[in-house]
Amino acid sequence: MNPKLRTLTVTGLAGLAALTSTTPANASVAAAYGQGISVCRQDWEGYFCGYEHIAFNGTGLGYLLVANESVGQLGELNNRIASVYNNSLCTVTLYKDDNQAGESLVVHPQETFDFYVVERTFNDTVSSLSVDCNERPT
Ligand SMILES: [Ca+2]
Repeated sequence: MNPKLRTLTVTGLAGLAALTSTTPANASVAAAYGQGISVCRQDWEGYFCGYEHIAFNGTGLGYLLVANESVGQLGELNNRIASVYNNSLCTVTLYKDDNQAGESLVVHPQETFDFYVVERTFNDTVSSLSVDCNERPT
């Protein structure tokens, strides 16, 4: 088993098909382990990466959620994401509540947020996200 990747227990996974009827066949959500933007760039091309710690886990090794599809509830990483890097070609919207509800924050392709520095109210509050691949970067 790849030690960097383990199956993420997403409590809302059973309802995911209903939530994301346009999910591509290769879509997946997982928990990886690593540090820095580089781990997302090298191992997760085309994915959104949400890190457990600030500064993209730069202050300490930790988990990151990797996703290329919408997720209604982040499971083990619910209310635990502290920094994000969108390494996909899709627009990702983060939500503070389950099932794409509550206050939201748009993360464009190749955009990063460290919630210790900016958008601080999103630190440890993100509960769901949507991935919209119809909006291409301009
Ligand atoms: Ca939340």
